[in-house]
Amino acid sequence: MALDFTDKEIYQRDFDPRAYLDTYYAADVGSFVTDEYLPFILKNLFGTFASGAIRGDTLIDIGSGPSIYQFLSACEYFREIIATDYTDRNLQELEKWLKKEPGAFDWSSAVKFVCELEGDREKWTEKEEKVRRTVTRLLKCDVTKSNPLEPLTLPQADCLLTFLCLDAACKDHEAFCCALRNITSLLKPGGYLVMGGVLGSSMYMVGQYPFFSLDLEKEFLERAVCDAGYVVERLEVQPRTDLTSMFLSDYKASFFLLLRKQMDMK
Ligand code: U7K
Repeated sequence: MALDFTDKEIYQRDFDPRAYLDTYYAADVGSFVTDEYLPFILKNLFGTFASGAIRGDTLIDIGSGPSIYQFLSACEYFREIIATDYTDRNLQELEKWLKKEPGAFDWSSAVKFVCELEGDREKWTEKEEKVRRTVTRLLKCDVTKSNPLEPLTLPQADCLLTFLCLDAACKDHEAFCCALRNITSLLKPGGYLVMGGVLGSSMYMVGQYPFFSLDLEKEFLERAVCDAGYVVERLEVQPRTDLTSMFLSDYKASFFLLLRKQMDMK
Protein backbone atom coordinates (compact mmCIF):
# COMPACT_ATOMS: atom_id res chain seq x y z
CA MET A 1 0.00 0.00 0.00
CA ALA A 2 1.62 3.22 -1.16
CA LEU A 3 1.65 6.23 1.11
CA ASP A 4 0.00 9.46 -0.10
CA PHE A 5 2.24 12.46 -0.65
CA THR A 6 2.71 14.43 2.57
CA ASP A 7 1.62 18.03 1.90
CA LYS A 8 3.62 20.85 3.41
CA GLU A 9 0.69 21.83 5.65
CA ILE A 10 1.00 18.39 7.26
CA TYR A 11 4.72 18.95 7.84
CA GLN A 12 3.88 22.22 9.50
CA ARG A 13 1.30 20.53 11.75
CA ASP A 14 2.64 17.02 12.46
CA PHE A 15 6.40 16.96 11.96
CA ASP A 16 8.03 16.72 15.39
CA PRO A 17 11.68 17.82 15.09
CA ARG A 18 12.63 16.44 18.48
CA ALA A 19 11.25 12.97 17.72
CA TYR A 20 13.08 13.13 14.38
CA LEU A 21 16.42 14.01 15.99
CA ASP A 22 16.09 11.39 18.73
CA THR A 23 15.13 8.67 16.25
CA TYR A 24 17.68 9.34 13.53
CA TYR A 25 20.63 11.22 15.07
CA ALA A 26 20.97 10.20 18.74
CA ALA A 27 24.59 9.33 19.52
CA ASP A 28 25.39 5.62 18.95
CA VAL A 29 21.74 4.52 18.60
CA GLY A 30 20.11 6.87 16.07
CA SER A 31 19.17 5.03 12.91
CA PHE A 32 21.22 7.37 10.66
CA VAL A 33 24.20 6.77 12.95
CA THR A 34 24.00 2.97 13.03
CA ASP A 35 23.08 2.47 9.39
CA GLU A 36 25.91 4.75 8.32
CA TYR A 37 24.01 7.57 6.51
CA LEU A 38 25.47 10.17 8.89
CA PRO A 39 29.13 9.04 8.87
CA PHE A 40 28.93 8.60 5.08
CA ILE A 41 27.68 12.18 4.57
CA LEU A 42 30.11 13.65 7.11
CA LYS A 43 33.10 11.93 5.47
CA ASN A 44 32.04 13.12 2.03
CA LEU A 45 31.50 16.69 3.22
CA PHE A 46 34.89 16.63 4.91
CA GLY A 47 36.58 15.38 1.71
CA THR A 48 34.74 17.87 -0.46
CA PHE A 49 35.57 21.00 1.54
CA ALA A 50 39.06 19.94 2.69
CA SER A 51 40.16 19.90 -0.97
CA GLY A 52 39.98 23.71 -0.67
CA ALA A 53 38.38 24.38 -4.05
CA ILE A 54 34.96 25.24 -2.65
CA ARG A 55 34.98 28.39 -0.60
CA GLY A 56 33.43 31.83 -0.63
CA ASP A 57 31.20 34.36 1.00
CA THR A 58 27.76 32.85 1.28
CA LEU A 59 26.42 29.33 1.54
CA ILE A 60 22.67 28.60 1.62
CA ASP A 61 21.40 25.31 3.02
CA ILE A 62 18.01 24.38 1.57
CA GLY A 63 15.69 22.46 3.91
CA SER A 64 18.00 22.30 6.90
CA GLY A 65 15.40 20.57 9.04
CA PRO A 66 16.41 20.75 12.72
CA SER A 67 19.98 19.59 11.84
CA ILE A 68 23.45 21.16 11.93
CA TYR A 69 25.66 18.22 10.82
CA GLN A 70 25.77 19.59 7.27
CA PHE A 71 27.61 22.74 8.48
CA LEU A 72 30.47 21.05 10.34
CA SER A 73 32.97 21.08 7.48
CA ALA A 74 31.50 23.95 5.43
CA CYS A 75 31.71 26.45 8.31
CA GLU A 76 35.51 26.58 7.88
CA TYR A 77 35.23 27.77 4.26
CA PHE A 78 32.37 30.32 4.16
CA ARG A 79 31.95 33.68 5.81
CA GLU A 80 28.23 33.22 6.27
CA ILE A 81 25.83 30.26 6.25
CA ILE A 82 22.09 30.74 5.79
CA ALA A 83 19.93 27.89 7.10
CA THR A 84 16.40 27.49 5.75
CA ASP A 85 13.37 25.30 6.23
CA TYR A 86 9.68 25.12 5.49
CA THR A 87 8.50 24.35 9.02
CA ASP A 88 8.63 26.87 11.83
CA ARG A 89 9.31 24.17 14.42
CA ASN A 90 12.41 22.94 12.57
CA LEU A 91 13.76 26.49 12.53
CA GLN A 92 12.96 26.90 16.24
CA GLU A 93 14.78 23.65 17.07
CA LEU A 94 17.81 24.85 15.11
CA GLU A 95 17.73 28.19 16.87
CA LYS A 96 17.65 26.39 20.22
CA TRP A 97 20.98 24.71 19.41
CA LEU A 98 22.53 27.85 17.92
CA LYS A 99 21.63 29.84 21.05
CA LYS A 100 22.60 27.02 23.44
CA GLU A 101 19.15 27.07 24.96
CA PRO A 102 18.11 24.45 27.51
CA GLY A 103 16.87 21.23 25.93
CA ALA A 104 18.78 21.75 22.67
CA PHE A 105 19.76 18.54 20.87
CA ASP A 106 23.22 17.17 21.64
CA TRP A 107 25.22 17.08 18.39
CA SER A 108 28.57 16.61 20.13
CA SER A 109 29.26 13.08 18.91
CA ALA A 110 28.84 14.15 15.24
CA VAL A 111 30.97 17.23 15.97
CA LYS A 112 33.71 15.07 17.52
CA PHE A 113 33.58 12.70 14.55
CA VAL A 114 34.26 15.57 12.13
CA CYS A 115 36.99 17.04 14.36
CA GLU A 116 38.65 13.62 14.33
CA LEU A 117 38.56 13.59 10.51
CA GLU A 118 40.19 17.04 10.64
CA GLY A 119 42.91 15.64 12.89
CA ASP A 120 42.02 16.96 16.35
CA ARG A 121 39.03 15.51 18.19
CA GLU A 122 39.75 17.76 21.18
CA LYS A 123 38.76 20.97 19.38
CA TRP A 124 35.06 20.03 19.20
CA THR A 125 33.85 22.88 21.44
CA GLU A 126 35.61 25.40 19.19
CA LYS A 127 34.00 23.77 16.19
CA GLU A 128 30.56 24.19 17.77
CA GLU A 129 31.31 27.87 18.38
CA LYS A 130 32.44 28.25 14.78
CA VAL A 131 29.13 26.82 13.53
CA ARG A 132 27.22 29.14 15.88
CA ARG A 133 29.12 32.19 14.57
CA THR A 134 28.85 31.23 10.91
CA VAL A 135 25.14 30.38 10.72
CA THR A 136 23.89 33.96 10.70
CA ARG A 137 20.33 33.67 9.41
CA LEU A 138 17.41 31.24 9.68
CA LEU A 139 14.92 31.74 6.87
CA LYS A 140 11.66 30.23 5.74
CA CYS A 141 11.91 28.46 2.37
CA ASP A 142 9.62 26.63 0.01
CA VAL A 143 11.30 24.78 -2.86
CA THR A 144 8.00 24.60 -4.76
CA LYS A 145 8.13 28.37 -5.33
CA SER A 146 10.13 29.79 -8.22
CA ASN A 147 11.91 31.97 -5.65
CA PRO A 148 12.15 29.55 -2.70
CA LEU A 149 13.01 32.41 -0.29
CA GLU A 150 10.05 34.62 -1.28
CA PRO A 151 9.35 37.36 -0.25
CA LEU A 152 13.11 37.87 0.15
CA THR A 153 15.45 38.15 -2.82
CA LEU A 154 19.02 37.33 -1.88
CA PRO A 155 22.13 37.73 -4.02
CA GLN A 156 23.08 34.41 -5.64
CA ALA A 157 25.17 32.26 -3.27
CA ASP A 158 28.62 30.72 -3.87
CA CYS A 159 27.42 27.33 -2.70
CA LEU A 160 24.17 25.51 -1.90
CA LEU A 161 23.68 22.47 0.28
CA THR A 162 20.57 20.33 0.33
CA PHE A 163 20.13 17.06 2.22
CA LEU A 164 17.01 14.91 2.47
CA CYS A 165 14.82 17.75 1.29
CA LEU A 166 13.71 17.46 -2.32
CA ASP A 167 12.65 13.83 -1.94
CA ALA A 168 10.33 14.84 0.89
CA ALA A 169 9.05 18.07 -0.69
CA CYS A 170 8.33 16.70 -4.21
CA LYS A 171 5.53 14.31 -5.09
CA ASP A 172 6.91 13.07 -8.42
CA HIS A 173 9.87 13.33 -10.78
CA GLU A 174 8.46 16.38 -12.54
CA ALA A 175 8.07 18.26 -9.25
CA PHE A 176 11.63 17.22 -8.32
CA CYS A 177 13.02 18.71 -11.54
CA CYS A 178 11.00 21.88 -10.99
CA ALA A 179 12.24 22.25 -7.39
CA LEU A 180 15.79 21.69 -8.60
CA ARG A 181 15.39 24.56 -11.09
CA ASN A 182 13.92 26.74 -8.34
CA ILE A 183 16.83 26.26 -5.94
CA THR A 184 19.36 26.58 -8.78
CA SER A 185 18.20 30.18 -9.28
CA LEU A 186 19.72 30.92 -5.83
CA LEU A 187 23.23 29.84 -6.97
CA LYS A 188 25.86 31.80 -8.91
CA PRO A 189 26.97 30.46 -12.29
CA GLY A 190 30.09 28.38 -11.57
CA GLY A 191 28.91 27.81 -7.97
CA TYR A 192 28.58 24.41 -6.31
CA LEU A 193 25.53 22.44 -5.23
CA VAL A 194 26.18 19.69 -2.70
CA MET A 195 23.26 17.29 -2.47
CA GLY A 196 22.79 14.20 -0.36
CA GLY A 197 20.07 11.86 0.76
CA VAL A 198 18.74 8.40 0.24
CA LEU A 199 17.77 6.22 -2.72
CA GLY A 200 14.90 3.79 -3.03
CA SER A 201 12.80 5.13 -0.19
CA SER A 202 9.00 5.35 -0.20
CA MET A 203 8.45 6.53 3.37
CA TYR A 204 10.03 7.40 6.69
CA MET A 205 8.57 7.42 10.19
CA VAL A 206 8.78 10.25 12.69
CA GLY A 207 7.00 9.56 15.97
CA GLN A 208 3.68 7.95 15.12
CA TYR A 209 3.45 9.42 11.62
CA PRO A 210 4.65 8.09 8.28
CA PHE A 211 5.96 10.72 5.83
CA PHE A 212 6.08 10.32 2.07
CA SER A 213 9.39 10.00 0.26
CA LEU A 214 9.91 10.18 -3.49
CA ASP A 215 11.68 6.98 -4.56
CA LEU A 216 14.89 8.24 -6.20
CA GLU A 217 17.19 6.18 -8.39
CA LYS A 218 20.77 7.07 -9.28
CA GLU A 219 20.01 7.19 -13.01
CA PHE A 220 17.13 9.62 -12.52
CA LEU A 221 19.27 11.89 -10.33
CA GLU A 222 22.04 12.01 -12.91
CA ARG A 223 19.61 12.96 -15.66
CA ALA A 224 17.77 15.53 -13.52
CA VAL A 225 20.89 17.41 -12.44
CA CYS A 226 22.29 17.41 -15.96
CA ASP A 227 18.99 18.79 -17.34
CA ALA A 228 19.10 21.49 -14.64
CA GLY A 229 22.47 22.74 -15.95
CA TYR A 230 24.97 21.04 -13.66
CA VAL A 231 28.15 19.09 -14.26
CA VAL A 232 28.56 16.12 -11.92
CA GLU A 233 31.96 16.41 -10.20
CA ARG A 234 31.42 13.54 -7.79
CA LEU A 235 28.71 10.95 -7.14
CA GLU A 236 29.02 8.47 -4.29
CA VAL A 237 26.48 5.80 -3.44
CA GLN A 238 26.68 3.65 -0.32
CA PRO A 239 24.29 0.69 -0.17
CA ARG A 240 22.57 0.13 3.15
CA THR A 241 23.85 -2.94 4.98
CA ASP A 242 22.14 -2.65 8.36
CA LEU A 243 18.49 -3.49 7.78
CA THR A 244 17.38 -3.47 11.42
CA SER A 245 15.54 -0.16 11.10
CA MET A 246 13.63 -0.90 7.90
CA PHE A 247 10.46 -0.22 9.90
CA LEU A 248 11.57 3.43 10.15
CA SER A 249 12.36 3.85 6.48
CA ASP A 250 12.72 1.50 3.53
CA TYR A 251 15.59 3.32 1.84
CA LYS A 252 18.19 1.17 0.04
CA ALA A 253 21.29 3.40 -0.16
CA SER A 254 22.73 6.80 0.74
CA PHE A 255 24.05 9.16 -1.95
CA PHE A 256 26.31 12.21 -2.08
CA LEU A 257 26.51 14.48 -5.12
CA LEU A 258 28.90 17.34 -5.82
CA LEU A 259 27.66 19.47 -8.70
CA ARG A 260 28.92 22.58 -10.44
CA LYS A 261 26.47 24.99 -12.05
CA GLN A 262 27.56 25.71 -15.59
CA MET A 263 29.09 29.15 -16.15
CA ASP A 264 26.70 30.02 -18.95
CA MET A 265 23.59 29.30 -16.83
CA LYS A 266 22.06 32.46 -15.38
C1 U7K B 1 14.18 8.66 4.46
C2 U7K B 1 14.59 8.42 5.77
C3 U7K B 1 14.72 9.47 6.67
C4 U7K B 1 13.37 12.74 3.35
C5 U7K B 1 12.73 11.58 2.58
C6 U7K B 1 13.50 10.28 2.65
C7 U7K B 1 13.97 13.15 5.71
C8 U7K B 1 14.27 15.40 6.60
C9 U7K B 1 13.23 16.22 7.23
C10 U7K B 1 13.26 17.63 6.87
C11 U7K B 1 9.88 20.11 3.31
C12 U7K B 1 10.12 21.27 2.50
C13 U7K B 1 8.62 19.53 3.31
C14 U7K B 1 11.35 21.94 2.42
C15 U7K B 1 7.60 20.05 2.55
C16 U7K B 1 11.48 23.03 1.61
C17 U7K B 1 12.25 17.52 4.60
C18 U7K B 1 12.87 19.63 5.53
C19 U7K B 1 14.43 10.75 6.24
C20 U7K B 1 14.03 10.97 4.94
C21 U7K B 1 13.91 9.94 4.05
N1 U7K B 1 13.78 12.32 4.66
S1 U7K B 1 14.50 12.26 7.08
O1 U7K B 1 12.01 15.71 7.04
C22 U7K B 1 13.56 16.17 8.68
O2 U7K B 1 13.71 18.31 7.69
N2 U7K B 1 10.92 19.52 4.09
C23 U7K B 1 9.04 21.77 1.71
C24 U7K B 1 10.88 18.06 4.28
C25 U7K B 1 11.47 20.20 5.20
C26 U7K B 1 7.79 21.15 1.76
C27 U7K B 1 9.27 22.89 0.90
N3 U7K B 1 10.44 23.48 0.86
N4 U7K B 1 12.80 18.19 5.73
N5 U7K B 1 13.79 14.44 5.66
